[in-house]
Amino acid sequence: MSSKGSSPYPPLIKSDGKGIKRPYSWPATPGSFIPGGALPLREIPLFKPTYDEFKDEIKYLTSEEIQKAGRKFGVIKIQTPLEWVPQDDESQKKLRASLESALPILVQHFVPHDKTQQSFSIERGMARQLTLQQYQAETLRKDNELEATLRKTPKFKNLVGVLKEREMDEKALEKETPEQKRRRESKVREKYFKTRVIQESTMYGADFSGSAMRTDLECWNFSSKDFPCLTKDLDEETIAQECGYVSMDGVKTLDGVKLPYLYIGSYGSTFACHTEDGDCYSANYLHDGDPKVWFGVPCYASEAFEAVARQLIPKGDDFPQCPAFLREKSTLIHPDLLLARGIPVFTTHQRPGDLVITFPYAYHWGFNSGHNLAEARNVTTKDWIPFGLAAKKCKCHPDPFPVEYVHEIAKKHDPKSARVFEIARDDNRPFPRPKLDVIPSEEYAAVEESEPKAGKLKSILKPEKRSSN
Ligand SMILES: O=C(O)CCC(=O)C(=O)O
Ligand SMILES: [Fe+2]
Ligand SMILES: [Zn+2]
Repeated sequence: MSSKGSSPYPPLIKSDGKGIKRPYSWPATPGSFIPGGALPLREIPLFKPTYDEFKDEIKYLTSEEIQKAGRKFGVIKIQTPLEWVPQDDESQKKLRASLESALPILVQHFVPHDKTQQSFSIERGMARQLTLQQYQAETLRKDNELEATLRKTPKFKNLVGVLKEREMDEKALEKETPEQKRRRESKVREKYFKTRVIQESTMYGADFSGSAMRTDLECWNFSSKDFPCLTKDLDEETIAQECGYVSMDGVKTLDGVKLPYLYIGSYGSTFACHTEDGDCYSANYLHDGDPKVWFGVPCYASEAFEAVARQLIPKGDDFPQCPAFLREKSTLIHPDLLLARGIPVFTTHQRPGDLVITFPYAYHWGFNSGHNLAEARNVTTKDWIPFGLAAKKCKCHPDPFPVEYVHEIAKKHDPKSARVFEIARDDNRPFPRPKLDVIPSEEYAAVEESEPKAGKLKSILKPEKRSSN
């Protein structure tokens, strides 16, 4: 979004034409934008660990290098080492079998908040029961219709034929210079946001319990009971009973944060702005298909992000009362709106073979640039505990990660935080979230671009090609 025109915000450029120097700390009042603030959209960093560095999940995740990057960027990308092969013929066969019957496909409607069409509410329609083939055929047809509309509309002419990577010549992709890559990816993002009002509904095969990974995969095995997380040995039943979490369908468990989910994307299918349940880490692996495009905000700017998100929502009857309304996963924001208010936003195009990690209390959102298959799970480590204890709760839905569970984990792995939590709780105060370092804007602006990486996995989902005329 341009900073010119009838913006309700103060000018970002001083009258002498020079930018205003930004302060070194983020707004003391959450959501107050920073005078002089327009920031550029930057790439998140890409890590290329050796198999040896990668194989111990927690050691790698908690290494100084990764932690530093996580606090700074909120989201990071890892090019998984070639020795790590998450699939084989058998896992593919199992996956195909599990996707054979009709699947509940999510329907997403995009409702712009105002005429600038830079932020949206995503409303959920009734889920549709479709087989994978029906879902892919229908989304492909819609995609072709969208292209036809773009061709007919003069102001959208420049968005026609923004190629999906899979349709590009592999060689051309490899030969791209960083500048060409940047321009192409920026077009992909532009097309997505500009077409939200034309393609005002999308379908997404999201949140299917399941895994596409080999059962004998030795590390980063998302569905393994031994995935090294602090939630692993919780005596859930006892805690649930002690805290009265017994629902109609039995004892409440933390399945949602302990088991992986599959995501079968189509063009424009979207994940709204959110942090994880209990503000955990998440790990997301793209098995196959077109890139998943991400936006992420480092957690030091999360409160400012929340305040801006609240400002963007129309002040009607539906204005959210809930202090944690973003947990409802129904808000989509153009990164420029945030950047113009001085909130740092990073992006990446995740390709097959890439693992994206989101950090505790780091907002993230994005879309699929075509048909693809991703798998994600939550991760809990010792350094996450204070974030888990501080996580804001949504009052309108059952809590997927009650704080009593986090407290139980803290008693075992971080007694000091557990004690602070108890004192705060007895005093009716929230647990104080850890203080986080802020990156100075100069350093932000100097963040380097990362290199693209070619996908290396065999195709599982093979949608037909989009028509080219
Ligand atoms: O792929 C998706 O739709 C969800 C991505 C996400 O939010 C995550 O992996 O944490
Ligand atoms: Fe997420
Ligand atoms: Zn809520």
